[in-house]
Amino acid sequence: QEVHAAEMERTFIAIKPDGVQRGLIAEIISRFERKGFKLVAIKIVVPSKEFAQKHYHDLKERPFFDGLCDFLSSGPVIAMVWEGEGVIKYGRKLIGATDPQKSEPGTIRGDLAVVVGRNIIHGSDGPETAKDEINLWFKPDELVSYSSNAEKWLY
Ligand code: RTP
Repeated sequence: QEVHAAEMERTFIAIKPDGVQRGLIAEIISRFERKGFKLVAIKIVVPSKEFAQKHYHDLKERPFFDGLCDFLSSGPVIAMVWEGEGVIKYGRKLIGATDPQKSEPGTIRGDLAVVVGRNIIHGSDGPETAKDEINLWFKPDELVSYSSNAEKWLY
């Protein structure tokens, strides 16, 4: 079955500073890659606090907002766009519940993190936020469309 890249769903995934510092970049990328999702954008960046506040603008009334933004801007983040059928929802499944104490074993947070303030990864929670977050973190020409050989066996 022929699938055109332009029709494919995309989500924004970020490895937060704790995940980078703990040496979990390859581990996390590999879980998305082995599932069959396709990496279409990636960069390493230290976000400014203002940028972190933009990213988390939905949470600005929450008591942990300031600490969260300080944390996100405290070191390198791996910003990525992943593509594939159902990648927004299933990406959240791979990531696991927000609080690692509640995430199932087998999920990224369940296997690799302990507390909610250091939960190593972010993933867009719906189609609208995915679009907004991709636009916030990436310029259009930083996203690469390509067909991979694996696709004809995945779809
Ligand atoms: P994310 O956006 O990072 O994927 O996380 P999420 O949707 O699973 O959770 P959300 O409620 O949007 O919260 C965003 C991030 O804020 C931090 N947080 N800290 N009680 C706390 O201290 C607290 N609650 C949330 C977490 O880093 C969470 O991922």
